[in-house]
Amino acid sequence: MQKTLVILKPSAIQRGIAGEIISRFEKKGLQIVGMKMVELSDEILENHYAHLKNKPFFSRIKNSMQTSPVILMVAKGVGAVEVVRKMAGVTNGREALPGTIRGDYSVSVQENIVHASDSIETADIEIKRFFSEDEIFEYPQQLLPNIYANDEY
Ligand code: IDP
Ligand code: MG
Repeated sequence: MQKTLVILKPSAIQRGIAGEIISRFEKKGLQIVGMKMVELSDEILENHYAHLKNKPFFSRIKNSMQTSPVILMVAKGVGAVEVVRKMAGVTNGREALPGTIRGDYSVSVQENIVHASDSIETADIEIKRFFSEDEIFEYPQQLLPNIYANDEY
């Protein structure tokens, strides 16, 4: 099974919808195997958003991610990386389809509620960036036979 990183950004925390967003992942059938609230440092954001560091809006994104603590979450499931990315929707909340998290809760490119890892390789790097091994839990998902057919996992 895959694991992927979700960040509930300050736009989710400040608007008081973190619980609703977490609930969506739970209801989908993903297993939460890691979760914590942290304040993101300049250094960690410079690594996390390294692909944007030459953009004129980089410092604005960084500041925005530091306006409150964030909730970091690791979700596990079959094909979890793509499943979570699809649930997040495209980056711009105005273009994200209704039914997606960004499509339902955001009208902004920047203030778009969640981060979701964009590939299996990225997910692995991002989980290690934010979580130590003992913060990721292995425990039985009791309803697995009700969530997947037994040849799917
Ligand atoms: P993603 O979050 O959909 O993977 P990325 O291109 O990796 O999108 O950008 C990371 C984050 O940076 C976005 O979620 C958004 O918050 C912010 N961002 C990306 N492009 C812009 C922009 O053009 N203006 C303002 N913020 C942006
Ligand atoms: Mg990205």
